[in-house]
Amino acid sequence: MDSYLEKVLKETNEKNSHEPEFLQAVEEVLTSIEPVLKRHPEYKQMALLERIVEPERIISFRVPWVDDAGQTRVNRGYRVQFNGALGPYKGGLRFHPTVNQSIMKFLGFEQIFKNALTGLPIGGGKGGSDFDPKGKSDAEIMRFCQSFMTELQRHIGQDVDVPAGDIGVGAREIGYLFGQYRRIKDVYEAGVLTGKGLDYGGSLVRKEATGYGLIYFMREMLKADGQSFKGKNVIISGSGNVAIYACEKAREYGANVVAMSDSNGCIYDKSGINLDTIKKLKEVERLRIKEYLKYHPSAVYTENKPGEIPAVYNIKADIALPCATQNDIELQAAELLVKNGVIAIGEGANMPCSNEAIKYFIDKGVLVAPAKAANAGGVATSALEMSQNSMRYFWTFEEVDKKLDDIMTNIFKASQESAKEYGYGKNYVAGANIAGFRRIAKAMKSQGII
Ligand code: NDP
Ligand code: 2IT
Repeated sequence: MDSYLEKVLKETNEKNSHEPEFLQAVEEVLTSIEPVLKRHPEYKQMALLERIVEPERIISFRVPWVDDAGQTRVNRGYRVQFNGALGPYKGGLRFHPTVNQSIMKFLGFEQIFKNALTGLPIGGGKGGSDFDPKGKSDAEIMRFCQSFMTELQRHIGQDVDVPAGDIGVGAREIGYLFGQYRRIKDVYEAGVLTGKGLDYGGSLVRKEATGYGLIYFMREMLKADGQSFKGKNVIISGSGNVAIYACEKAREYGANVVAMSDSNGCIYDKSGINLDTIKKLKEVERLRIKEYLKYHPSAVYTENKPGEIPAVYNIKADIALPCATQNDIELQAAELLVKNGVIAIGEGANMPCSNEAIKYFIDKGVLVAPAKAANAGGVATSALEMSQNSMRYFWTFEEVDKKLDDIMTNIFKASQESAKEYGYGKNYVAGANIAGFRRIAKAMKSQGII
């Protein structure tokens, strides 16, 4: 290994030894950009890698709120402003009990390269809280969001940092956050948040964008291999925003989506998942996926067992779309998927495959659509929402969808070309890392030592 790279990896590991997810994300990116470093010996002297792995700023704050029973609760809020070389920090907010600094930093780090790949002027950031939205009333969600924004508002702005949704944060939460921001700042600054409702500054297609974008990217990846979605059996982990719209577009392209899941378990419906039922259960009623059986009794539900691979990966499929959370597919699940004949993996979630699983897929000739390229459609459409807010105008569904498709096609081409140029063949994971890294490294070099 290149001695500079080795030194940075060692130091990063030592400094952040208590942050496994962050170290995993760093290792994946840095090991694949080794051939770029050979062409740019000047990066060592300007400590480019040491700077890229250090967030520009981490904000951590107390979020007190009162539950429906009158009890005061306290959560921890975060915003990691990782890298602003390409534009205002941009990235989602995650509300989930597992949120900690390691998760925030891995997501923020990934976001730098993802946002660079979109070609749009957005830097990398991420935020969230260890708040658990499950089982909370609407009023509790609102009070939590208001308290969270009461602190966050001093750190964000349409030209400073623009949060959006992620796990546990959708249109409802963005609405409450936006309302509180507007109240405190006394300004209608539409571009301060994205994923807004369509009636107050949101963009058409933002809701669908991550899932649709994943499928657009994969369409190009499969096409380059003489393949397509038509007639393929697909399994999807997750049944949230990304999973639902990945399912919708994959079906439009002729795939048969046979399974979806949530954190409790998965449903298998061999004639094809009924997406209207999933939307009703998940987008409207906020229920468990198991309830699907009430409407479709011939489907099969399997509960996840602790310590075992998620049940959804036991189902035979040509294509697997992990759209739930990080490290969903570890080596054992990867081996099972390959044994069952999988030909392609589409990472809708952020870092859903462990580094060992990715290596295994690539060694076995399975195509991998890497998260930071394949799920960039969400943030890209967020940037289009910001553009529309600045123009005080909006584009039609067809206009935004066409721009999204073009962006995803270009991201695939950039990943493919970088992979080819640097000797990585069909390893689009390395290709995407290199393409994203080159853009950000160039901007950081131009802006001097900051
Ligand atoms: P949602 O909150 O809408 O859905 C998350 C889904 O994943 C739910 O079905 C959830 O099940 C399931 N899940 C299973 N295990 C876990 C777990 N341990 N932690 C959290 N969720 C779990 O989130 P999104 O669909 O927005 O996000 C899914 C993934 O896509 C995340 O990795 C996110 O970072 C990534 N992503 C999202 C983008 C967006 O625009 N929303 C853009 C790019 C990436 P349950 O309800 O049981 O918790
Ligand atoms: O991981 C992601 O790219 C997101 N959650 C979307 C971020 C955004 O700003 O739209």
